[in-house]
Amino acid sequence: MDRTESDATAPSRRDREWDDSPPTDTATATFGLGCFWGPDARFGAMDGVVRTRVGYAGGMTSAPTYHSLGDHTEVVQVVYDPTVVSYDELLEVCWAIHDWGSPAHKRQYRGVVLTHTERQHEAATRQRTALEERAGRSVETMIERLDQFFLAEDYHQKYELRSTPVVGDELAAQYGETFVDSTVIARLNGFVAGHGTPERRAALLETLDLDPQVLAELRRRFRSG
Ligand code: MHO
Repeated sequence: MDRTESDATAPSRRDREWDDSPPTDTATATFGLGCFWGPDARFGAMDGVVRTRVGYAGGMTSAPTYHSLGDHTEVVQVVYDPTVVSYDELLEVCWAIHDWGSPAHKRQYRGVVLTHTERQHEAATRQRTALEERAGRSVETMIERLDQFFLAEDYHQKYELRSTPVVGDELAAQYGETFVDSTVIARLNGFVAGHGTPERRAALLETLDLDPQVLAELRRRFRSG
């Protein structure tokens, strides 16, 4: 296909990815996959994911908090650009990173796909059935329609990054209110947890204007990760 003039001047997807202004046509997905710290990092490292947030959902009780969850479950909510990553691809990651074969002993950690649209519901149901057929055993993970999502406390957001010495405090201070919704922060959270490739990590660091101490610590982690 020939590149038109407007294609040539439009910012490439790669430039756009790090600029922290998400594409306009995004979609949202919500998953309960056990403790939400890990999935926050796993999805945050993925191309096409523009935002991650952790929270509580899947129950009926009001105003859940970490220490008063009611009947809710820990979930990660992912905003993504469907032209880069599909809902089906996000679902594939779900099956790979949680124990779908055994019922959770606590509702807090149950496996659940909380769908936002009928198309998501159908896709999740289709994959669940296919997985059962392939595995020859039942999938305990539930598929339900999302009702309400409650944002978790700050200290749970981007937990891997926040608990990284030097880096966590410095970036939380630098980004302030925008920390939780930032694409850059989502990527860094995934990268410090060991996700992503050396090339992707290096490419991100190059675009950032970071305090030298923070940069040095991130480089050190990315080398050892
Ligand atoms: N620290 C807990 C999980 C925390 S998660 C936010 C554990 O590893 O058991 O529920």
